[in-house]
Amino acid sequence: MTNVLAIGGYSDSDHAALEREFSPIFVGNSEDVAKLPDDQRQQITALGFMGHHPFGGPEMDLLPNLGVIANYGVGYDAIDVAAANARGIKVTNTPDVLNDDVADLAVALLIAQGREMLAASDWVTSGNWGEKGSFRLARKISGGRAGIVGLGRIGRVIAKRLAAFDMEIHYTSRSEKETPGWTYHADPVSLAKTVDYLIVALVGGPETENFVSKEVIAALGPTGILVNISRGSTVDEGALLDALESGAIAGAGLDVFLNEPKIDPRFLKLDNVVLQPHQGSATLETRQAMGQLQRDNISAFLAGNALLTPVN
Ligand code: 8YV
Repeated sequence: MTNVLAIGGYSDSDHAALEREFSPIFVGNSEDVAKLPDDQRQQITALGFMGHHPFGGPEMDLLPNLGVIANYGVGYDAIDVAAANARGIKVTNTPDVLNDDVADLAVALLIAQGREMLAASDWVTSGNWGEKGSFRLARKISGGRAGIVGLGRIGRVIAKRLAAFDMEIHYTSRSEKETPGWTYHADPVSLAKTVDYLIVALVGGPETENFVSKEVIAALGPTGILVNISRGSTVDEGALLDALESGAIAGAGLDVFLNEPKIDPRFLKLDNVVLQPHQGSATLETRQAMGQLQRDNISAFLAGNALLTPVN
């Protein structure tokens, strides 16, 4: 009998690779663990976790011999690491392999919103271009001032890309970092006041909840664009919706939301947003690398070797 459990909606190739390497028990999400028979739960020592359903102490207690939770993703806010620590369970994630893709999407969201690419595409497909002539003028993106909220692995890669667009780079972070001359703001309101575009690249979890507050959003102002590729929880979503509806900010490019995939229907009525279905890391190449790293962490644990990317 297998000692590996895989939670999540894996792609066919990840599912096949997990099957090949571990013949795990597959379940859709955290809530399904309780439905497994007692003897199956008892033997599980390693868990491959994918998704955003909370996995906390009560779920861990259903797997009394669990030794590792290998998360598929860099962000592991769904996993209660304190509860894992209390039970001696190691947690791993998949850092770095997705930095490029997530940064690419952040830049794409900024340009797509600033250059009004969705409305301009509609202008072509509706026949308006032929019938009515040119689309309205959009705004210049290169050369603006960008503010990165959270200068971690992904924030840094986004900043480098935007620097190549001749942007002045500003950032806020827990502490000032070594940078090629980017400007640090201890206060996110000061950051938002200074910049044209705010790009949120924070880690998720209770410490960053609503970090981009109503005040930060207001400080961005009526020409500001907000991009979020981190977690819906990092931005005060109600305040963001109010600001987008009233024109208190110009627009937003968003890959992440509260209550995904059942997002607030107010988003669907806006014409100043570009919305993506949480797919920052969703390319074949990157998902293959994430799956490999997750499986390598599980294999290392099962072989008694050092974990590749532990978080606790
Ligand atoms: C998800 C992500 O892990 O890495 C992260 O933190 O948010 C994504 O890559 C992926 O969607 C699987 O749930």
